[in-house]
Formats: sequence, structure tokens, C-alpha cells
Amino acid sequence: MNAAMTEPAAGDVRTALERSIAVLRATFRARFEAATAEPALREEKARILGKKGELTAILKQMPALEAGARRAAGELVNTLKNEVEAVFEERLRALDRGERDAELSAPAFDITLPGREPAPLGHAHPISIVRDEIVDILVSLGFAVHDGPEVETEENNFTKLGFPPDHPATDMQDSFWTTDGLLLRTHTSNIQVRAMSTHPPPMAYIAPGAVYRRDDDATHSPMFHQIECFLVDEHVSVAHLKGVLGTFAERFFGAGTPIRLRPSYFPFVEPGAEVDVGCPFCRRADGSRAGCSVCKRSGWIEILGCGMIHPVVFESCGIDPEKWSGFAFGMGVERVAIVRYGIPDIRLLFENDPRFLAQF
Ligand code: FA5
Repeated sequence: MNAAMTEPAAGDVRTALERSIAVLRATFRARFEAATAEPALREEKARILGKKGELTAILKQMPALEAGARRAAGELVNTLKNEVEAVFEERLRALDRGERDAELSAPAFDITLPGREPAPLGHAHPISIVRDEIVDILVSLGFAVHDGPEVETEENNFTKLGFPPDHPATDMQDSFWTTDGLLLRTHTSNIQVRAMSTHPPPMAYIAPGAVYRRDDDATHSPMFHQIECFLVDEHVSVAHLKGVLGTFAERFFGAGTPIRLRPSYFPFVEPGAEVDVGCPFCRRADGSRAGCSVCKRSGWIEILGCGMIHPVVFESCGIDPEKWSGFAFGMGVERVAIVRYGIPDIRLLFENDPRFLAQF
């Protein structure tokens, strides 16, 4: 078979290529202009430069050219390729600009229009609700809020409060210690020390905040909240303490709620007591209580520890115990919340299940 009859001569290829290049060069700008959105523009580019594109087809024919003509055509194709890419980029930018201009000149969106669906409203967490209520009652009685750190020194958390060095609470197993010898405060009583070491009496403070212990069961959490309350003045007595506690119980749990002080030991008070409130869940109209599962049939629920500030604490803070006296109590916020709402397990307060939280 005669090869000259089936394969075009190099000269014919060259002419055909030059024509294809010339046609492409004359038309590609208009083709890009005709694309009015980015996807169409990209499709057009692929039709020219893609794997099966027109310029790629031209490139594939180049090996058939003679060396000199191949070089010349190569230069033409490269220049055209660069032009195609540059015009494509410019058109892309123009489309983008056009889109933005259209957005800017569109009628302004009125952000004051009410939404179509009402946004679901959240509310305060039950711990915050209870804490705020307790704080409000005590502030109304004349106590001011005193803040303080949760990472504390052993001295402020234990030593100045009269804890002996071998007290179990100071043990690594019972408290969370940092590697540099500080600890997460185990109670808000550190604020007594901080306030008394820095301000002269008289003083009346409350200190709400988070505290930490290695505790974890249905009524004990490793992180929980306390509210410390203390009054230092001349001639403060147990009567003042009972007056504040009784008023608090009536205001928080309802008129007629009784309190009871049971002797107890805390190193930083003398005498010390734990305070129970009459169970609000089984109280009868005449004030007596039937006993129920919440109060474990006793009719009473423990909510806090209290006492008269120990002379040792005054001395360690530079206050004269002969002149000044005071009371202090520390209330567990979660414990009070559990009693208020009849919550069976303290851990429910920290799981943040919306089905639980929506009930408050
Ligand atoms: C104290 O923490 C003393 N600082 C309270 C105090 C202050 C006594 C001032 C005297 C004078 P206690 O360890 O009992 O005491 O804790 C006080 C309250 O915190 C408890 O009555 C309880 O309501 C709550 N509480 C204690 N441990 C936990 C826990 N792990 N989870 C939840 N609440 C707790």
C-alpha cells in the first residue's frame, strides 16, 4: 500500500494546524464572553484546554511536522495557550465582580424583620437559678459578694483554717493537687481567710463559687458549688447565726419551714453544727412532717455546715479574737437544688440533657 495516499504530507498537516490555531485564536474570546456563569465558563475552558480539548488535539498532531515547522507551531500553540488562560482568568474575575455588584445593588435585606420561626428560648441552669436565689436572699440581709480563686494555696484552704497537717482532707487522695503544690479549693471557706487577712472587721460577706473534691456518687459530685456566708463584728453570737439561717429557710423553702442545728465538727468553728431544714416535700398543713423518700423518712434534710468562727482562725488572719467574734456557714448549692426540685441524683445536674433541663 502507498503510504503517501493514507498519511497526509507534513506540509498539509502544517496548513491544517495553522488554520486550526488561527480559528481558535479568532473565536475563543467570544466563546468565553458568551459564558454568563462560572460553571459554563469552566466548561468552555475544558473544551479548549481539557484532555480532549481543541488545543490539546492540535498539540497531538505536532509530531507529524518537520522539525523547523514543529518549533514554529509549538511557539504559536504556547502563546495561544497562555492567551486562553489569561482571558479565562480575566473573565472569571469579571463574572465574580458582576455577581458581587448585583448583590450590592439588590434591595437591602431588612435585618429588623421578625424571624418566621420563633427562636427557641433557653433559660438559666437550675444550679444558677438556685444560686442566684440564695445570693439574692443573703444580699437582701446585708451581705456583700466576695470573689476568690478556685486554685488555692494549702495555707488559705487548710492551714489558716486550723486543719491539722494530717487531716484526711489534706491528703492527695481526697483533694485535687496541682504539680506545683497548689490545690483546687475544697470549700469556699478559703474566702473567710482571704477576706479576714486583707480587710479589718467588721465584715459581712457571702462567697458563691465552685469547689472540688474526690467524691462521686448519687449525692456527691467531684465539682460542686457552695455559698460561704460569714459575719465578723463585736458581740456576734449563735443567735445571729440562727436568725440568718431561719430567715433564709423561710424565704427559700417557704414560710414556716423549721431549721435544726445538730452539733458537728469543723476545725475552723467552735461550736460547730450541721443544719437541717424541715423537709418541704412531706410537710403537713399543721407544720408537722410525715416523712418521705426525699428526707429518708426523717422529716429533715441537711443542707449546710456552720458555727462560730474559731479563735485560731482569727489569730491566723491577724484579727484579735478577744475583740471580734463571728459566725460562718457553707451551703451546698446542688444539695439545696436537689431538695428544692426533688432531684433523685446529683449527676443529672451535670449531664446537660435538654429533656431534664427543660423542666425548670
Ligand atoms: C464544708 O465544706 C465547710 N466548709 C462548711 C462550713 C463553712 C462549716 C463555714 C462551718 C463554717 P461540708 O464538707 O459539710 O462543709 O460541705 C458543706 C455542704 O456542701 C454540705 O452540707 C453539702 O450540702 C455540700 N457538699 C459537700 N460535699 C459535696 C459533694 N461532693 N457534692 C455536692 N455537695 C456537697
